[in-house]
Amino acid sequence: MTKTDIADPSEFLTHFDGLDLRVFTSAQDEMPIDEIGEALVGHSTVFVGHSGVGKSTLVNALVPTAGRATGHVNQVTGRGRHTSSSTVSLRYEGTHGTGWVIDTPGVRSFGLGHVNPDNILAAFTELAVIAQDCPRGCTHLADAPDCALIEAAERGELGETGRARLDSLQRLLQTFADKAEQAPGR
Ligand SMILES: Nc1nc2c(ncn2[C@@H]2O[C@H](COP(=O)(O)OP(=O)(O)OP(=O)(O)O)[C@@H](O)[C@H]2O)c(=O)[nH]1
Ligand SMILES: [Mg+2]
Ligand SMILES: [Zn+2]
Repeated sequence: MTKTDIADPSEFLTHFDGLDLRVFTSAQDEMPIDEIGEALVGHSTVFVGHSGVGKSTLVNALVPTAGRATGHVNQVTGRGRHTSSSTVSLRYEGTHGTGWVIDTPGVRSFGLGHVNPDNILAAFTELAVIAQDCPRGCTHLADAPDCALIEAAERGELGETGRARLDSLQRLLQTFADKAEQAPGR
């Protein structure tokens, strides 16, 4: 999480509560380079995010020879100008070891057009296990009869995080259902 000098990240970070994630916070004059560097060792790590969030700034700090151009952020919209237009993989060489860091152009939009809806459930690993007890062809949407996920939620077995994850899964699946309705047969 970059730019924590500009705003307190705690509220935003609640979106990730309950996930097994290690979060690094980084501010303009206080980038946790050693800490992040240690986590990069032995991995290929991709820096992804909207334009202007500070990906290249962080990459330059981690790989001093990177020389990635960094851009200005529009003061009104808070958006960047898509400064990075290419994806590059750079060798990270730190005191703890080596790895690769990959700087990417800012994400312009997020879409699921290329994603097979069957793979969405698979990404929610703990819910996918429960969904093995769903009837064949279960949509897992709010109105799905005998859906094992909904039943587990109703029995209180998912916990707060699990319920939030099920909501998230259902919202994603709903976008596919809506799309299928708009374009029947496709
Ligand atoms: N205040 C503050 N500004 C930052 C921080 N990190 C980066 N910036 C500034 O944010 C602006 C955009 O940074 P970039 O590193 O170019 O952002 P980017 O994510 O690579 O942007 P794209 O290449 O367009 O996708 C620059 O002016 C940076 O100096 C930070 O932690 N705090
Ligand atoms: Mg960049
Ligand atoms: Zn189901």
